[in-house]
Amino acid sequence: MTLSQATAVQPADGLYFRACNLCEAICGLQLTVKGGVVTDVRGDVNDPLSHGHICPKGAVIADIHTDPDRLKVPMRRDGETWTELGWDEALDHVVARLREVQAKYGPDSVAVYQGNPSVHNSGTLLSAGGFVRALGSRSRYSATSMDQLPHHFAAAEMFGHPLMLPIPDIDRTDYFLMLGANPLASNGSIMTAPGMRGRLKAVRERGGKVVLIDPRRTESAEVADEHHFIRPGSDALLLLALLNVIFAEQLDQPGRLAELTDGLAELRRVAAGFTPEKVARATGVDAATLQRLAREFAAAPRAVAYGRIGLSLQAFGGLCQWLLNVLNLVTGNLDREGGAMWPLPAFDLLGRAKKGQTYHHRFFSRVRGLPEFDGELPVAALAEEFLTPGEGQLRAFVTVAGNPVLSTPDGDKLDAALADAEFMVSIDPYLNATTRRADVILPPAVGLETQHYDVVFHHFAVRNTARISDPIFPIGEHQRFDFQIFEGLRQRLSGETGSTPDERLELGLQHGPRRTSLAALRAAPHGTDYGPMMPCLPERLLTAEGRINAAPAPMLADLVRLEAVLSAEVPDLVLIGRRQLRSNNSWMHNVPRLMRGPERCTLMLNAVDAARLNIRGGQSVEVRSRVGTVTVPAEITDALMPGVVSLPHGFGHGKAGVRLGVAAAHAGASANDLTDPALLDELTGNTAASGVPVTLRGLEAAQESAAD
Ligand SMILES: Nc1nc2c(c(=O)[nH]1)N[C@H]1C(S)=C(S)[C@@H](COP(=O)(O)OP(=O)(O)OC[C@H]3O[C@@H](n4cnc5c(=O)[nH]c(N)nc54)[C@H](O)[C@@H]3O)O[C@H]1N2
Ligand SMILES: Nc1nc2c(c(=O)[nH]1)N[C@H]1C(S)=C(S)[C@@H](COP(=O)(O)OP(=O)(O)OC[C@H]3O[C@@H](n4cnc5c(=O)[nH]c(N)nc54)[C@H](O)[C@@H]3O)O[C@H]1N2
Ligand code: SF4
Ligand SMILES: [Mo]
Repeated sequence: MTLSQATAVQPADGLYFRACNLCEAICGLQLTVKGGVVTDVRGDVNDPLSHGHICPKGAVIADIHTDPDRLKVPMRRDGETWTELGWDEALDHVVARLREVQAKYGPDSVAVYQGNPSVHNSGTLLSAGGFVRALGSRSRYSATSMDQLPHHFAAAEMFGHPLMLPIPDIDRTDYFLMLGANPLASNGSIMTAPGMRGRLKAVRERGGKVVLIDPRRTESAEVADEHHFIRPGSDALLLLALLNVIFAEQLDQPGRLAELTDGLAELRRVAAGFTPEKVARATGVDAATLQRLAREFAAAPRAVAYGRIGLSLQAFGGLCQWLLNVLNLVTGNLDREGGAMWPLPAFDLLGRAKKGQTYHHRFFSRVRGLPEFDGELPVAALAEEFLTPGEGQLRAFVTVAGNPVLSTPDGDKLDAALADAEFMVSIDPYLNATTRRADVILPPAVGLETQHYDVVFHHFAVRNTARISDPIFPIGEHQRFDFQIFEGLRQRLSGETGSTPDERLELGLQHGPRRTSLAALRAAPHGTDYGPMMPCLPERLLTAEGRINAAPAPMLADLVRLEAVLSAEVPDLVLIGRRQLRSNNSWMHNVPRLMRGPERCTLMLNAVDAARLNIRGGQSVEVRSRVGTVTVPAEITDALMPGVVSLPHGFGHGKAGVRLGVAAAHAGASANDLTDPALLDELTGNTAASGVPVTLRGLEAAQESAAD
């Protein structure tokens, strides 16, 4: 459909079906449209993956569509004022400025940052790459190094490709050991499994067990059989202790994978050094519990260990993700039903992947020498690369679907750096804490206006399904899709045109393992079911030798850093993060229906710490780290481990120039004004946003005690 035709039609009254693209659960939605507006949203009971599940965010997805703060036409900033531009004029100007900076300072002087929703919009995902290649800068950053980078690192080392991520077969397991994940709030991550409350309950109903390890007794603990507190950042020690017991008691039984795997003897040798007794103090989990968990896990008919952002956004993320894979492997639970398996999506990103590639440490950041992974540098290096003068200094910035001022470490410093950048352009529908710094903003059509297929999340899904979502609302003549913006930029940069997302999808689907097509997927509006995950090794391994590497050299070398934790002093108080069901990172605080109720940007702390520091519930507290200070209300709870405090990320909407009316009224403070770019998982370059040492000081104490 052409753009001008698109403006002519409003959606007819009736039911519309599409996948929710707000989080990784990719729930099927049923939307009712009446008189051109969405009057009802519910879960699509016929979706073969989500079976009618929906969360409060999906239910208000249309509020993003109607948000008066959402931008629809390009704008150019002159001081504090923004003026609208035509698309051609805007794209011409952006490309001229980017090339000007590159001509003056070199191709790498322009940095690109891609944020999380790039992966939730197939138009963006399939077209941003062409633009980045045409730009020709090596200064690429994304939310990955503030997120799942350790998963990719471990997968690349062990199985030969960053996307060879083993996914828990939650629907068929008998023992689910979950660390540092809270699917009841997050709806699951690197485990696309809508309706996790029901799926976890089902494990228990079939006689299985759910064990949760987390410094906070989270919402997910409610549906677990057991919850254990753990000292933030010590999970690698816990996992090694489990392996220690399994090897020492000869409970290891890798089964058919034994002859496909290298490094098992090495693993046994390494684990011998980490007895439960030795790690108990550093982890805060007693030796008897560790022993019991190891025995139970090994004895369960089908078991799977899974760890998400609590295990990757910490100082030993790479080791954690490796050890999780190893635990599944040595107990015979890798690539088998009820264990950790690989989905086979209709659009298979691994289908044409080359064997034996190297994905890391091929180049390093200029200032601190931080390692590249898969063509990207760690976001922890971003601000210093702008602020440190010299050859190779960053001068211009492109953001795509991101808000790094609120989502990356020491965001305030990045904010200051961006104020001095020579040029900045943001491809984003909102003026947020980051994009307010842009000189030009190019706002794409989003959500219900877009066509979408989950290119990435079917790779993470606990069941093989496929679903294409067509737009419900036509876009206006003055609007553009992400892929049109990227294509416009790319053509101007390189003179070349690329294939459209549709053409790429069609090709991938037709040549993919399901030999399907866009038309075939369209004919099944609730989605197509291809059944449960199936064993696929050794065929799908992408290592040079076609074997599993259970003891990769970079992991073994990193154990030295871990050993130091055993004798290190435990900081008085450390900061961890948390997610909330009605938030989505930094960008959905502008939906009024999601913001009702008490203030959510609170510092949770245990009553023991509160008493020691003389802090009362509701009192304003100043939280200080090496890099910054924020002030937030205290929330006292026994759900937090003593010595640990928790603050959600994604708040901090109070900066001048942010155009998010609702969010600004619930501004809160940014957790990433406390997180520290110096705290890293040095192996992978991921930020260690969890486990940041902080100190607290109660404010307003004088007035409050006077009122007693
Ligand atoms: N302290 C701490 N920090 C964290 C985390 C944490 O747990 N603790 N989590 C980290 C994680 S896991 C992530 S993924 C990051 C997220 O951090 P980012 O990816 O940097 O930011 P988001 O908050 O997801 O912002 C998304 C932006 O995309 C825009 N957007 C939405 N849809 C579209 C679209 O279709 N096209 C385009 N072009 N733009 C769109 C929104 O307007 C918004 O501005 O935060 C990380 N930061
Ligand atoms: N509602 C909602 N859903 C979301 C998002 C959102 O912002 N809101 N964001 C989406 C994104 S981008 C992502 S990446 C996923 C993340 O999905 P999850 O990983 O499930 O997200 P969290 O709820 O942050 O859970 C992380 C848990 O790790 C714990 N933790 C912190 N440090 C440690 C540690 O050192 N060890 C252990 N064992 N645990 C620790 C925290 O207490 C927390 O409970 O969620 C996605 N879904
Ligand atoms: S769980 Fe995620 S995908 Fe499902 S409705 Fe909520 S936001 Fe959308
Ligand atoms: Mo994420």
